[in-house]
Amino acid sequence: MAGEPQSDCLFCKIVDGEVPATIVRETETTVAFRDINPQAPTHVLVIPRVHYPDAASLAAAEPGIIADILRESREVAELEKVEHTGYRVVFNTGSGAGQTVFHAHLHVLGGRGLNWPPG
Ligand code: IU
Repeated sequence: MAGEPQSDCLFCKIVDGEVPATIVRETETTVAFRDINPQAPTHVLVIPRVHYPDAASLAAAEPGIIADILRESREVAELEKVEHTGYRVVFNTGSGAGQTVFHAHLHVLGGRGLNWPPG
């Protein structure tokens, strides 16, 4: 069920500490950890502790947690010292947009020039 931990979800396992990750920050509602395959010098994922398959379903059910995730992305940018040079936050939503892990997550990317439009 949406919002409940899923036994086959890797990111739920990271939230539970069953799968290791390099944690950057944690709050009551979110966990931020380093992406295992970084695409920039700073590449951190901010995820909700609750399980929703993507940002759209999370926004519909618990919009306050989307706000928490965005607030956390700013904290991460500050910690990583990329807030002045610029950084990008991305929710890939759906496989057509490149989503591969179906537990909502916000990418925080920075530390190098980022082109637009993205690939
Ligand atoms: P996507 O937006 O669903 O494509 O992003 C999933 C990200 O999760 C991707 O950047 C992976 O490198 C990252 N990731 C991870 O950090 N640890 C893992 O064990 C797995 C994927 I699987």
